[in-house]
Amino acid sequence: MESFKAPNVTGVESPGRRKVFSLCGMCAVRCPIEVEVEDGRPVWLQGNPNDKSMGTSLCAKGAAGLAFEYDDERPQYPLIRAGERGEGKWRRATWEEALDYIADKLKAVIEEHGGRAIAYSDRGGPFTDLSKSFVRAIGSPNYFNHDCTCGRNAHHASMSLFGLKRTGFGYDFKNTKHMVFYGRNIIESFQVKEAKAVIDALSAGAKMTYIDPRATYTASKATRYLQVRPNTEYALNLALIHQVIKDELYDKDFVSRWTVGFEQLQKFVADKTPQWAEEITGIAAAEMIEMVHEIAADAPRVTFHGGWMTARHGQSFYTSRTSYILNVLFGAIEVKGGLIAAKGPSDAGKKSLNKLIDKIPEVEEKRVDGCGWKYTHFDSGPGLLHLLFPAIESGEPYPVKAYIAYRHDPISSLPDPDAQKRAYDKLDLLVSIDVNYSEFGWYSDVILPEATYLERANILISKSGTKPYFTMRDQAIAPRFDSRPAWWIFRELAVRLGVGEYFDFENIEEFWEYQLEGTGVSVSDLRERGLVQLSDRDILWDRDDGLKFQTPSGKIELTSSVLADAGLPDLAEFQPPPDLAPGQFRLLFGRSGVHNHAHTMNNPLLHEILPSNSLWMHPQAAEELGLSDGDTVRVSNGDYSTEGPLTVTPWIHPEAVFMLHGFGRTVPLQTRAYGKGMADQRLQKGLLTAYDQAGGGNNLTECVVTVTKA
Ligand SMILES: Nc1nc2c(c(=O)[nH]1)N[C@H]1C(S)=C(S)[C@@H](COP(=O)(O)OP(=O)(O)OC[C@H]3O[C@@H](n4cnc5c(=O)[nH]c(N)nc54)[C@H](O)[C@@H]3O)O[C@H]1N2
Ligand SMILES: Nc1nc2c(c(=O)[nH]1)N[C@H]1C(S)=C(S)[C@@H](COP(=O)(O)OP(=O)(O)OC[C@H]3O[C@@H](n4cnc5c(=O)[nH]c(N)nc54)[C@H](O)[C@@H]3O)O[C@H]1N2
Ligand code: SF4
Ligand SMILES: [Mo]
Repeated sequence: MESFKAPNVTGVESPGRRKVFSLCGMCAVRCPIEVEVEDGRPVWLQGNPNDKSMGTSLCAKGAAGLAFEYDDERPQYPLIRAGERGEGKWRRATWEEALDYIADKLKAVIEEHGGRAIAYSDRGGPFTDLSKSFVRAIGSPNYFNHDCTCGRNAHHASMSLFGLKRTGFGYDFKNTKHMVFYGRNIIESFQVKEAKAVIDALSAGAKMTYIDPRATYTASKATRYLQVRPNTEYALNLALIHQVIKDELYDKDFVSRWTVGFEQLQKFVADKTPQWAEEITGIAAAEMIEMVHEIAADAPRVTFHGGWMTARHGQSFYTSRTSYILNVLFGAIEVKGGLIAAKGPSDAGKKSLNKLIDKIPEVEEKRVDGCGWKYTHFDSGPGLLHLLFPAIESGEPYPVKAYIAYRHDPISSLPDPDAQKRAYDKLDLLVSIDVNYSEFGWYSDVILPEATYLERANILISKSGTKPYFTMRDQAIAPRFDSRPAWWIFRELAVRLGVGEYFDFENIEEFWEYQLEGTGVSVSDLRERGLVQLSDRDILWDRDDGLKFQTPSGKIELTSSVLADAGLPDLAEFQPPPDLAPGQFRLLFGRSGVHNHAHTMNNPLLHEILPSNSLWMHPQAAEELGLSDGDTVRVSNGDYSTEGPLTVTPWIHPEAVFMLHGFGRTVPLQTRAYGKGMADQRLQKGLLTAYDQAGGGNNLTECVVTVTKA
């Protein structure tokens, strides 16, 4: 076997005890951590105390990082498919063999169809310079990320109003007096720092309104919980805006200085009264009126969450847009306790990290999903992955023949795996680069095992916020198995495809040096504390004349020319969700605090804490169907059904049922998680191509299921 020695960047093989600052990799939040290593083995993980908002805290998943590291039930060497796709027959390959195999297939695709015929997706986030560079270098415009199933609707809503990304704003929970969450289960589906800030605010007396058809842990901390009818909170928002304007509770100075289109907004909501919304949402009109007056008393130190995942239906974009508009009306923009624009190095008067992608010529080809040319209102950066599938099936606007997924499991995270497989079957090559056996990996042609987050270093990252900083994931230990870091994998593939000149670094430190050139920060500065702050004080723009919105008008666009150009209204008329037949329910889903999506179910510790899921149903609905708590029920949609235990609880709206996402794994090599629980994405039949036309996100909560006794 070809020899690869893990670079001895942190004295990996040196005996004794030492500490390494790095970033957690148990979920995509990537919290700063400190790893304690003894004789080359990791023995303790905790938060990086140099980051004050983190401290030494870790969540359960982060703490289970050691159990993940020492688990053998993960790919240990490259695998090439030996049987039919999905059959589970593999042969062990050397890296040389596996990379040559992939490169040969890709070369054939490129020769016949061009680089554009290769599609690539990953989890997005801060490490993507390298992978985007790889995609660009091989001549493909088709870089995708996961976000069509995550924050895309909120992202596009934020873009339409402010010209800023969803992540272009931070919520200053520490100083807020009232926070409003729409299904943003911030204490359970969390980021450690943010959840701590929310808890601190509550302890200091802040109020919280939580809106969700299901009561979550976050609801249990709320001062007001509204059990909204599923997929109707857009009507609620329109009524809240109506009342804020009618009772003149809005910040007139801010609105007249910083917005365009207020009159049109006022006109649009004129008939959207709380009484109108009461019938639609099931929330009392009096409650809505009391709520806006209570919030107005605390303005501008208030936050309406713009949404992350939350409800996912055909009007999610407008739901999110109106949540952001409520912040604008209360003047809660760029102010303590409100929404504060995230600042980068240049806002702190510093130089940004150098990017590899800037050295590579842009690809002229259009994206296969139409983003940026056919759909001008969709951000062309990561496109919309669900639109890849119809393109593969039809060969329009051009053929796609190969698909690589890195740190992404579309069979777990996009709806309707059967529909996906029909498209995958048309491809010449499927590659999964993962640290686990993902559902997609199991269906692919080659699995390349990446070294785990403790076993590898990544490229440096720059974190925006009120105080921007640079940080690093450093290598703490040598890989336990025959796995490799992503930078090495992409470089090796690039070399084999004849574009190695862009990846002319021998090790990660050389890459870091390039990133840091001219910034005045050194690798040893970063190693010393795990992060380097670029500003010692919070950076806030001047609200009189310093706000930097990236919209065509430079203001907050309550009326948007970008939407108008795409033929979309600034606000759409509310569309009521379709009626349900008896025995039918809307299937809602969400996360638990101890798992991350679908990839920790087999973790020895986390599996022990939460091995499976159940179906939540309201007592009234259960009684009508003759079902009781603990019964085994069959949940079906179309030709797919699954079974699991029933949890009868008033904490779910009678029209909906709920299950935790991520269970129902089908990879037999994950012996603990195999076959345990129900998989919501498999029930989302027919929804692969159903999406919000204005926001681009998949309509995941439009899934209707029937429930019967098993
Ligand atoms: N522990 C843990 N934390 C995580 C993650 C994880 O996997 N595990 N994942 C991270 C990621 S990538 C994300 S995107 C975030 C997601 O964080 P959240 O956006 O908080 O997402 P979910 O946990 O999916 O919760 C979605 C909630 O929306 C509710 N909902 C459904 N329909 C409606 C509706 O019509 N109106 C309203 N108001 N609510 C509705 C559901 O009942 C559910 O409680 O969490 C992040 N944090
Ligand atoms: N039905 C349904 N669909 C959903 C959701 C839902 O709740 N219900 N949630 C949606 C949301 S919010 C999101 S963000 C997406 C998430 O969807 P994905 O991004 O696909 O989910 P993850 O499970 O975070 O990670 C994907 C893969 O990355 C692998 N991985 C983890 N760490 C590493 C690493 O260090 N290196 C490599 N190479 N691989 C790694 C995991 O093993 C896993 O196979 O799913 C979305 N889709
Ligand atoms: S939220 Fe938990 S799992 Fe995610 S990065 Fe932070 S500590 Fe790790
Ligand atoms: Mo997400």
